[in-house]
Amino acid sequence: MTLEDLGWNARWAERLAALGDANLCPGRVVWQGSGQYRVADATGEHAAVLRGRLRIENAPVPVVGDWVALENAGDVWAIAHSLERDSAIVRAAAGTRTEPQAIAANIATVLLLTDPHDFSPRRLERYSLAIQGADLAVVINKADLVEDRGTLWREVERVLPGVPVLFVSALHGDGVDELTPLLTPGATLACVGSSGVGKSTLINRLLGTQRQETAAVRAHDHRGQHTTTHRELLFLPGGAMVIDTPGLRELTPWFADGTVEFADVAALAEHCRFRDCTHGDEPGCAVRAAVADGTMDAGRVANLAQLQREAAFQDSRADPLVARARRQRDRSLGKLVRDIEKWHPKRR
Ligand SMILES: Nc1nc2c(ncn2[C@@H]2O[C@H](COP(=O)(O)OP(=O)(O)O)[C@@H](O)[C@H]2O)c(=O)[nH]1
Ligand SMILES: [Mg+2]
Ligand SMILES: [Zn+2]
Repeated sequence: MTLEDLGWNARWAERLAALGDANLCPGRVVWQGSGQYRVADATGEHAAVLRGRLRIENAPVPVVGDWVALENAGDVWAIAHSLERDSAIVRAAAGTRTEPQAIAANIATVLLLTDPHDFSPRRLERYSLAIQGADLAVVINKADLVEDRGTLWREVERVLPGVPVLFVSALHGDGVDELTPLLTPGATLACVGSSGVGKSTLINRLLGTQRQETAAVRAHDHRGQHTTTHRELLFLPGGAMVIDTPGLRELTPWFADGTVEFADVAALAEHCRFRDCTHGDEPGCAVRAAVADGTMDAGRVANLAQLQREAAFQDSRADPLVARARRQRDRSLGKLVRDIEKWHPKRR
């Protein structure tokens, strides 16, 4: 395997060269689990550890798919730097402070999987926000169980206009060929979506082997789900790579700029009488009017409001300046404070 087979190109070479250390060599994280890594390069795969300084510098922790700069001393491979990412799936991780936590990096196309049981425009809205810099395709799996494709297709089109929608049956193979154009040599895909929608089944289908453990999910107790403690980049026969993301429960996206907007709602809001309309009970609200006449989905507006509260909350927990202003009850942040308290009444 060459570095190019792993997706290496001139951009990565530039980012590595910019570090200005000729002793560093490139590798790609292909396995990551509880502080341990496996990194691939032209000579094979190596177990690697994070160099102490990377940990102390508070640099983004490398995740599967990341390109890293390695130091090699005898048998020991240490990750000295993580190269700036092209794309990533990023969620908010709650600790003492809310921080971005990448799940996988440097993905050309994220396959957002769902099935007829799991299908929810609200979930699609939420998951899509966690995808930064990658193309997106919605894969409706278990198409063997879908009665009305048109309705599902239109619902996706309403919330993610222009995003390709593929109907596949991973278990039986129907429709899986439609993924072929995405599976170019050196390209990396990732599967995200609720547990039980068939991510592992699809990956096994693409691999042509039963490599990933699959599980039937019982509707109520969710038993039968296995917890996976590592993430891995897998090599497909045609030269593409794919990352499974098991064990992702409710996903809180990381709002990179602290806000979230849906273009269609924002366009309507231009016509609200008040500039700072919250689409609550203000008179002359164009968004509520559109909901009333059926041209805008009430669920979408409510989900946006919820996501905006999460974004504001995240922002307040992420940035010490915002947090301090909040304590001082800065008037300009009055609405934010109220939102935060509504969202999390116990935290004052
Ligand atoms: N009917 C049907 N079942 C499927 C299909 N794909 C996967 N499944 C089933 O859905 C269950 C969950 O699949 P799995 O791949 O483990 O889901 P994951 O949690 O997203 O990785 C398993 O019992 C699969 O056999 C499909 O295309 N049709
Ligand atoms: Mg799975
Ligand atoms: Zn309004």
